[in-house]
Amino acid sequence: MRRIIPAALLGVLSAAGGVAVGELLAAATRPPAGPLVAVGGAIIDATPTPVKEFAVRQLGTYDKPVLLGSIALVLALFAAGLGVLTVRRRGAGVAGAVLLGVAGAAAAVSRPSAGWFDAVPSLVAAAVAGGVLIAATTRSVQVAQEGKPFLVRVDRRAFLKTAAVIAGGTVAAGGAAGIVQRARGGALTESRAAIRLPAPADPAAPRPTGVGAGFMTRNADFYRVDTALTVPRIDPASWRLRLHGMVGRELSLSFTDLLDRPLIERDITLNCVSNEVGGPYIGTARWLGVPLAPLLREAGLDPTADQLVARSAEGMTIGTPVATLLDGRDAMLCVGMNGEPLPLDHGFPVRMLTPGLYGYAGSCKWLTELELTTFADFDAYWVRRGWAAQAPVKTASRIERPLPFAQLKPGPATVAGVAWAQGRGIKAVEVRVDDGPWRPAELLPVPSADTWVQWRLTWTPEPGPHTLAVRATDQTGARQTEARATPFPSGATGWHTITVTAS
Ligand SMILES: Nc1nc2c(c(=O)[nH]1)N[C@H]1C(S)=C(S)[C@@H](COP(=O)(O)O)O[C@H]1N2
Ligand SMILES: [Mo]
Repeated sequence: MRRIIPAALLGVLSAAGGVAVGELLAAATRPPAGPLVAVGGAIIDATPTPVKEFAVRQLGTYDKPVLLGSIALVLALFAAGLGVLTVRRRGAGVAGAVLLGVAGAAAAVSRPSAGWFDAVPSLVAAAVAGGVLIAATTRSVQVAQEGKPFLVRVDRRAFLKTAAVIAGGTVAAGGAAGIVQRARGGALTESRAAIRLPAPADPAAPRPTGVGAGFMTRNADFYRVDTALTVPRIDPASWRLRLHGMVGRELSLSFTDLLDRPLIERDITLNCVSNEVGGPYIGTARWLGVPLAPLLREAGLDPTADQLVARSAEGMTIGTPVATLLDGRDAMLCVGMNGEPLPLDHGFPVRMLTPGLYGYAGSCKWLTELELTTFADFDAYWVRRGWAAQAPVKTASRIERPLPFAQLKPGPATVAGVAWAQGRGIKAVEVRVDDGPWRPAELLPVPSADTWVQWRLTWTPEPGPHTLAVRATDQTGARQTEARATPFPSGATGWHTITVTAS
């Protein structure tokens, strides 16, 4: 048993060294082609929707590090086994390396927007790992006796030396990859910081007095939901947006072309279809951008085109009904968020935003392409995975204070939260205590129908446990349904309910 440990260790170290070299090569040339990221991205896209839902629910924003860690773990186990086999048969090392190299290369090349070159980092990683493993085992671990493959002899000194050399090389290559990544990130951060956003031609409505604290969500606190394992890094100087498909004439716009157009600025609430009742994937920001409808008209959109497909740098596709883009709502190509250029996490340099639709149906980040087509002709990324093609935001409300299971002191308590029905607006919010009557909450003022509404109510509880429920009514008079629905396939429904205890 002890005898397999050195060989297994050499397997793991060689694989780590190969991956480090592959990541360094990718960092210097095409970051998305890094072997770990490419495999991770392929796994995300291949993961069935229920599993993905489960992972997002259980892991939240840790889903990505957990995925990368799991890939590294599986790779390490495989490499350990390979190390042990390679001592017996050199061919095993070669075969294993070829297998991993081809798998990584296939994942990298099959990523949307990848070219043939994306195969190279994985193939180089595999070649390095395989070569190093064979050389290392040849030097330090041998089969002790012909015909007895499980009796090995370890040359302790040679083993320690070889292992140290590989570990050193791995740390050096990994460190260099990190330095290259940081340098690239630093350059991008600088060009982002250097952007001077023009003043909007059409500024946001002044926020009415009395808007409560917490109405706006700071960029650092704004939820992030996407499938990107690493945040796409796009240089605004070379960025172009192509508008094509069922149009009279194609448009190609640079970032400065966008900034030169009249900009609008709006406070808009964005939320994710994956949000559970009472969940956190919602926020309100002041967005600055180019209105989309005039651009579509300039391109001469074909009236039979009913879907606009947005594509992003890392290959997301998001389909939006053309009708919603032309109905007068403030759908836009955003360049600014809360007074600064878009943060990298939220789609820098340009994202789409369609008020009134869940993010997956109208708000593509890291935008590079807009194609006019039809719903009959194209299913976007999430639609292919069973989510609804038409995804208007459902009327919903959330209790934010008190927190679930809070212990309330005697006397009056404030019950407060938000309610939203972007596009329609909120007319009323009601709160129910236990089996009592629905009581109307006070609504704080809002700038438009496209933001959430803050509501509050003062309540003096009797001592003991209580259940609080909230429901909203939109401006069309439609009341939020009590019927529970899961986020899949078109957004959760049901009343947010919490339990508290008053003393
Ligand atoms: N390129 C890209 N755009 C995307 C996504 C994505 O995975 N990739 N996710 C969408 C989803 S599901 C939501 S809810 C919003 C979230 O935007 P935010 O991360 O800025 O809050 O982005 C949308 N745009
Ligand atoms: Mo989403």
